[in-house]
Amino acid sequence: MIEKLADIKSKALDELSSLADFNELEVWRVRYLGKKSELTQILRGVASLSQEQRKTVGASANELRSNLEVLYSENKDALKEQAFQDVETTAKGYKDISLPGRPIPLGRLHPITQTVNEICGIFVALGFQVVEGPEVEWDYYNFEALNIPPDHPARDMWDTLWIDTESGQRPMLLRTHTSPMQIRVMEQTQPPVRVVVPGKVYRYEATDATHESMFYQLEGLAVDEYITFADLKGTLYEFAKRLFGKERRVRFRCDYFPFVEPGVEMAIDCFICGGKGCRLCSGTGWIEILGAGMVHPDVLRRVNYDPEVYTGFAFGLGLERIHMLRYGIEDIRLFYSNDLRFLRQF
Ligand code: YSA
Repeated sequence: MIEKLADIKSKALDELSSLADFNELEVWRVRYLGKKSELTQILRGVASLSQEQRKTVGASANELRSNLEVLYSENKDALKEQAFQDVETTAKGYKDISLPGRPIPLGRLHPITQTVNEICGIFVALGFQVVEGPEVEWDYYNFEALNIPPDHPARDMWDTLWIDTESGQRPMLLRTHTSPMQIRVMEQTQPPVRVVVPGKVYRYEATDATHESMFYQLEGLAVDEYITFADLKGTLYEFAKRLFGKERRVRFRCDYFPFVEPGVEMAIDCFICGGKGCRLCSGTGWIEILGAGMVHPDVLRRVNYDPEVYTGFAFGLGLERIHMLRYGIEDIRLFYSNDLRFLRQF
């Protein structure tokens, strides 16, 4: 049987090399891959072979079939290309420029870029500016200026990818969140400040369905005189309604981030079950979407803002998780696996 397969293979390859057009290729396909082909007959008969033969013959026949299928589609593409060129060149040997051009496939924005644009659009409409910052960051901005000194236990919340630096140089890292931009913006601007900062962040983590080692966050910061927790709630509630629908309810609960006081997490009521409890919301009726809080007075002092005069709120959200919630995507890794079948859906 194995010899028979080798014989089929050599004949198929021989014939393939001398095919001239689509018709001949189609005849070849029927002869070697069609329902009545010798190869298909062998595959059908595999079940009746002894267990040992089944293994070897089955594997070889399947391998041959998939090789021939690949060759078939490669040859089909090559003949198509040839046909195009033949049509373009007339019998006289010059190109017929009156023929329509070949369509150029249009690209599209990556789904996360679309989400960045949509969310930034919402905040721009609410009076925020969009700014961007470096992905390679100093420890100072990523941690220290945000009330997270070396050896502070809160550093464990952000598994960090460190950059090798010369001895004596300040420690450098790939930013683990977009929050360092709060400090950079405040260092360079006087209040009032209203900015959102979208961008890539990096964490030293094992990936799974909800964790990537590179993902996008969007940071928000508003500092001015008389900004209160009510402004934080009002702004984020409006954002949630514009992104997830007018009927959304929101819930704020205490959370801890060293650079805010008080700190909160914001959740929306589950838009699948309406708050009754389902798989998406793990039976709780609520879906957490962001961390936020009132900017800590020590953070304001560090950038020479007087906390007796100025107050502010800040927030940060993970953009892949937002996109996953809205479109029912179950695995975050799909965004960065370069599978066009997935990406073309958006
Ligand atoms: C909190 C308070 C503020 O005033 C301002 C900002 C913040 C957010 C804070 N900087 C932070 O990074 N919080 S976080 O570690 O909880 O991450 C925020 C969001 O990023 C998460 O809610 C989640 O949606 C997303 N995220 C975290 N790790 C992730 C991830 N997304 C994908 N892969 C990961 N590994």
